[in-house]
Amino acid sequence: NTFKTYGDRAKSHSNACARSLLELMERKQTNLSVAVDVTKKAELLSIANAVGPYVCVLKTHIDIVDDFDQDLVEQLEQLAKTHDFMIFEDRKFADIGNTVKHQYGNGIYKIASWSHITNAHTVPGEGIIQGLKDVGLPLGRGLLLLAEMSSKGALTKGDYTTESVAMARRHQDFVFGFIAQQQMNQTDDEDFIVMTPGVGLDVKGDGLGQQYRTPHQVIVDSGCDVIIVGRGVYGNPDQVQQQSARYRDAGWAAYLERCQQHK
Ligand code: UP6
Repeated sequence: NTFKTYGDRAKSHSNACARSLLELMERKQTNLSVAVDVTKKAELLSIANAVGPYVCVLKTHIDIVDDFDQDLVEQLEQLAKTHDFMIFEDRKFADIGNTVKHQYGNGIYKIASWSHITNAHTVPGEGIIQGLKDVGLPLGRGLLLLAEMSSKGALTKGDYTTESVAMARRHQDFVFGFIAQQQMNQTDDEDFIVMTPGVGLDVKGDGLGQQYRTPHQVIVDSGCDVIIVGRGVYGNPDQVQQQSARYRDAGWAAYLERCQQHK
């Protein structure tokens, strides 16, 4: 594969959501996404504000917040504007097309109305993409497919992964990449964005099946594009800003090393 910088890719990408993300990464010089998996609104907002300057994407699990309300969403959207990041609700949709349409657009969370990016498992088949696309595409949203998971014993491998990539290829107006552990492009003109969870510098796992690799392993060795870091950043409440700067620096240094290798 010929190598292109985030900025080069932004210029030629056919998917609008991917273009926005790649432009943002280049402009802000960060390939870090922080996963803010906390259960209180105030804590979520405070972490989002602290990591804001360092991230390209803020990843949420909105359904774990005890005191969710519409104001939380409004404040998150405001922080996204202030700090220049995109919001990714990690909903991992997994039902038939008709059901996910409602789960995406309706209910308490109305995810499609505020989340720039969301994701889906491919286990139900292609109808899940079409259902989400009906709701998200008119709003300019983008979808990632879960092609590979980071956890031990995950069934997302072999033909499952291959078929997931094939599904993405047929929906490139809406699907712009994957949650995966390695680069997924097969030809030079293919340009899927790979966002990779299971990233940590200090520990190898969490005792519940999570497996961590370093930013270097993920970006340089595996050719992924965005590192997703959760507990490594917010785990120690006194070090959130410090750790987000550390992971931003590690992710960007790894990217520059990859650029250098391809010169
Ligand atoms: N996540 C994974 N692995 C996957 C897909 N998603 O860990 O294959 C998500 C988790 C969590 C974050 O739901 O929000 O990425 C990882 O958090 P951590 O860094 O604290 O382990």
